[in-house]
Amino acid sequence: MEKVIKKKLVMAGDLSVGKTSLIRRFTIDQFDDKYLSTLGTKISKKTIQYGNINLNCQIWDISGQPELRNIQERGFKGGHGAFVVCDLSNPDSIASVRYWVALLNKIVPNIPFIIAGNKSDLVAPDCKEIADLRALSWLYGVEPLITSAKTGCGVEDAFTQLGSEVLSFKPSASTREVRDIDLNREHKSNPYLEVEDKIVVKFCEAINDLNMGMSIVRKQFENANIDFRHASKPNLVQVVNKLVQAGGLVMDKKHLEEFRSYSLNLISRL
Ligand code: G3D
Ligand code: MG
Repeated sequence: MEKVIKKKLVMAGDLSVGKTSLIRRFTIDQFDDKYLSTLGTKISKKTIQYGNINLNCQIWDISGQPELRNIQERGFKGGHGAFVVCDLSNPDSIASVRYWVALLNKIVPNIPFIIAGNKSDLVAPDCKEIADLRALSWLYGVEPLITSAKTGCGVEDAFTQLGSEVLSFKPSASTREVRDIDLNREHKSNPYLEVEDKIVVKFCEAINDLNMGMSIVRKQFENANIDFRHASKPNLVQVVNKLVQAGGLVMDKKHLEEFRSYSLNLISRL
């Protein structure tokens, strides 16, 4: 008899390493050179079959900007397995793998994860970057998987392997050496993104539904034609007003007013 199991898989990794592209390649077998940066969290679904088990994967795409830490922490919560993705043509993103593993470990300790070295089409198979990633991955007792969302190489295998690890996972058997110190990474901060991070999370909490909140937020940024990576003060006020309008349908006046004054106060201090 067929058995259906649902699991949440989360994508971690720096901005632009190819998280969204990997999901698109796996779920709809497409690659798009002009894909927009992801705001917040976004869910895609795909079923993987293992014998008589149908694994319903809910794959959470999560923004990689360092300023969006609150969004990332909310997104990782409840994850059963994770992809830690880096870009093989970008050594900084390989170094960041330590950060992402540490953050996952803080929010969802001990879940199985895969380290994916993406954009393999841009590097040689014997390049230094792959050797470096391999050495780093061994610290966690895992072998990195090499993928290209562009050519599709290794993508299906990577998701299938993570799904299989999630299915066979026994919490007590896990031994992972993770250093909290890896959570401290230096970055030049963009205060606008930091404010957006807080506003988005506050809105989702006020609605009490992360997923619905995120899709409303994304829609309002789209409706206002605002790129969240380059927002201005008036842009943000406009988005907050739109969110208050949209939120009126799903949350009570008190929460709505609280959200509005909290957000406008943050924006005024920018
Ligand atoms: P993110 O979701 O991690 O932020 P995206 O990353 O999936 O948005 O990808 C960022 C950029 O890298 C996109 O290009 C995308 O087309 C490109 N990309 C993703 N995966 C691969 C890959 O495997 N090989 C190559 N060559 N490029 C890839 P743009 O131009 O839109 O920034
Ligand atoms: Mg993305």
